[in-house]
Amino acid sequence: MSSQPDPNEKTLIVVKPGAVARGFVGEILGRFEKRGMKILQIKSQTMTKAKAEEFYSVHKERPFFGELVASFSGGMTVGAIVQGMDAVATVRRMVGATKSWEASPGTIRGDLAIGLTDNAIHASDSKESFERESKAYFS
Ligand code: 3AN
Repeated sequence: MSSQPDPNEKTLIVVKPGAVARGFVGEILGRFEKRGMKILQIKSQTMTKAKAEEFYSVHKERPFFGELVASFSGGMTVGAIVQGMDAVATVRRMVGATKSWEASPGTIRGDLAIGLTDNAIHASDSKESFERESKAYFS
């Protein structure tokens, strides 16, 4: 990679309903703060099914879409815009593998989750996803 990392890059994280219900909001947000990242905006909401469908629209053709939307709209979520060095990639490394049981210890999913659909946290996978998802979440 030739480009310099952006110290002020932003990304979106959403603590999923299962992790909110288990009381992990402070633990998860604290990990980003301890890493020197800033929480710029925060919102909690229980999403409607329609809003969850819009948020996860890139997955609408996938066989697990219905299950994903039902899970994401099934309880309170907490979303935050996190800013810091190379935030999209840094946060994805901190989140860990999609299949929580494969996520390395020390990652959020590796320490706090065991599932696949309800795998504790969502994090944007690119700057473009951040733009689209943060508009959808904070609208
Ligand atoms: P990630 O959240 O790690 O970026 P994606 O973008 O591939 O993973 O998938 C989005 C979400 O869809 C995942 N967080 C997970 O909740 C769910 N998901 C992904 N793959 C599956 C699957 N095979 N079966 C059920 N749910 C899945």
